[in-house]
This record gives sequence, structure tokens and C-alpha cells, in this order.
Amino acid sequence: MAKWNPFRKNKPEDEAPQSPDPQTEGAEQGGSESVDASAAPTPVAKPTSKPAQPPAPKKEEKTGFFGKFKQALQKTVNVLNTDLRDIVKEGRLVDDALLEEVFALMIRTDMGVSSASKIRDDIGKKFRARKVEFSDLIGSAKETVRGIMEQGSADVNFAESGPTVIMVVGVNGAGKTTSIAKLVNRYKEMGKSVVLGAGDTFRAAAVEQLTVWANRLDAEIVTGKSGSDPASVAWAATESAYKNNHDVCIIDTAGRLQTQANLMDELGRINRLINKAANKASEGSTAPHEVLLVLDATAGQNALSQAKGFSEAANCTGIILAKLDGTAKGGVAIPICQEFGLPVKFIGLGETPDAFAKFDVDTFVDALFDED
Ligand SMILES: Nc1nc2c(ncn2[C@@H]2O[C@H](COP(=O)(O)OP(=O)(O)O)[C@@H](O)[C@H]2O)c(=O)[nH]1
Ligand SMILES: [Mg+2]
Repeated sequence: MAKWNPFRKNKPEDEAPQSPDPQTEGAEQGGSESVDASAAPTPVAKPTSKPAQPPAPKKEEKTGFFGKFKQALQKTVNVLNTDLRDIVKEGRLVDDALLEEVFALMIRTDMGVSSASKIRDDIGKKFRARKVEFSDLIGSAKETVRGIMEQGSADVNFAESGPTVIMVVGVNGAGKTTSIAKLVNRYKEMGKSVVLGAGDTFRAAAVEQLTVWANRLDAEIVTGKSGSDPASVAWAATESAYKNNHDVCIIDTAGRLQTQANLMDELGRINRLINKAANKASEGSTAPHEVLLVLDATAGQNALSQAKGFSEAANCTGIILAKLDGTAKGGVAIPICQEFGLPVKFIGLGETPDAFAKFDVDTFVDALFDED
């Protein structure tokens, strides 16, 4: 359970800067798309009282970083480590029976049939009719998974100049708002200034939740009334980022299912209006720079169908794999990397803002198949 009270109010309305008129501004750009001006969002200035100081900067030294991954993946590691070790106790000849046991074990981590088959087949090719030990299997599996998960940069694509705008999407409860708090924490630790857009206008509690995080982490936030047009909030947050020279602008969105076509279309519209706002504020600018899809690792294979639906409909550029702690299904990161060409950029390792790490394939694979 979170320790803070999500219903605490701390909105200094009287400090609000001029309310934007996104409808006129959207129309000025010559597009048919506009935002609902009657629901114009309220940019809220940074609160004067800080409920909490951001934590002191921390170094991500190798062992600490590895330890974080290993701890988060513990349940998955246990399946692989203990059970795989049992399979080849005292050494064993590699035959079809052994290969099928390895396959079944891999499947239990939710890495999917394709990855599990590749691990099995690679072991078969290397060791068939030979006696193997645990370390042989682990070594081969590591190599296979590294090959599968090869991916580009794991960090956010920062804007070359001006603010970096990040839109965050996903199903309800995946961990979007919490992941935004973690991103804010990360960028504040790097000394960057951050403005948030409370684009989940469906539920008042969602706006309150993000406002509390903004206050705690010393970020600015742009909010709209409950039920207002999320695109107008996104517009205003983007505009504020450019006008006030923020380094990073992160826009929350309401949860939706990948099967809800109209709601998926809405993400496209928000995306396009963010781009218009950026272009209006600074000609030639394009935004958002990232559309991060938050997936709940505990959803296992279901996270895969979400990745498929969202990556097709919402122009996602990367994934935050939340709740990797406390699941034995951590293997799901493998097909996510493999099947959608979407890099996993960050992983969520708990509910607090610091329970977060940049994703790194080598560290992930080493932790997943750790022999200790
Ligand atoms: N254990 C764990 N819980 C998380 C993580 N990320 C989010 N949560 C929890 O998941 C629940 C839903 O998170 P929230 O950010 O509100 O989801 P949203 O609906 O997508 O915005 C909350 O109780 C969070 O504390 C994580 O990485 N690990
Ligand atoms: Mg939320």
C-alpha cells in the first residue's frame, strides 16, 4: 500500500498562469482537429510547500543495479535456477526427453513458445547425445536469449533541443501513473525540470494521484476538470513545457483496452495535438518524442496482446514493464522484445518512485539465469 493520501488537495489555483485557448490554437494550425475549449485545463504552478524532498541522487553501481534486477526477478529466477538444476542433477545426457523438460520449464516463465523452442533447439544443436551440467544449459540459454533480445537504446529519445515530450499509455491499472512518478524521480535526480499533464481526466482520483506525486517530487502539473478533453490537457502541458523551458514533459492518459477502437483513436488524436502544440510553440519541432506503453508483467502472456494492440494503434516507441517484482512470469520481457520491435526501456520493481531501473539486456539475462 502507498503511504501517501491520494485525496489530499494541494492546488494553489490563484497561482495558475493564463489559461490557454487550445481550440483556437489547434484550428490556427490548419487542422480539422481541435480540443474542447470549454474544458480548458488549468495549468497549476509549482506548489509553494513541498510535502517531501526528492531523494538524494544515487549511483547505479554495477552490483546494486544487478542486485535490483535479481531481487525483482527472484520468483522467475527460482523457477529457472532451482528446477533447471534439478533436471540435470549429477549431469545428464541430452536427449529428446531432457529437451522437452527444458522447454516446459522455460514456458513456465511466460517467455512464450517461440523463445522456449529456440532455447531448447540451441541446446539440442550444441549438446545432443552429450552429458551436460547445469552451467552448460544456463550458458546456452543466456546466449540464445541475448540474441533474441537484441534491442536499440534503452533510454528515452531526448529532444535535440527544447523539451522532451513523453506520452504514457496502457490499460487500466498497468502502472502508468506510478511509472510517471518514477520517471519524474529519475529526471529530477538528473537535475531536469519536469511538467506533467494529467491526461487521465476520466477519474478525479487519477488527477489527484498524479497531483500528489507532482507535489512530492517537485514537478509542475497541468490538470483539467474531471471529464474534460484529455487532448486539451496534453496540449496545455506541451505548451507549458515549451513556454517555461522545461526539460521534460510527461503526459498521463486514461487506461483503455487495446480492443476499444474509439479510445485507441483518441490516443492518436492526443498524439497529433501534442505535435501541433509543439510545432506552434517552436516551429519545426515534432512531439511526442516517446510514446511509452506500460505493461503489467504479472499479466504474463496477456501483456503480449496488449503490446500488439497498442503498438499498432498508438505509435508506441517503447515499453515500461511494470510490476516485474513479485511475478514468476518475468520471462515475458523476452517475447515483448522479440515480437514487436519495441524496446523495453524501463522496468518497474515496486511501488515507490525509486523502484525503477533502465532496462539492460545483459543485466536482465545475467540476473534471470544467475547460477548462485
Ligand atoms: N509491485 C508493484 N506495484 C506497482 C508497480 N507499478 C505500479 N504498481 C501498483 O499498481 C497499482 C496501479 O498503478 P497505477 O500507476 O495507478 O496504474 P494506472 O491505472 O496504469 O495509472 C498501484 O497500486 C501501484 O502502486 C510496480 O512496478 N511494482
Ligand atoms: Mg493512472
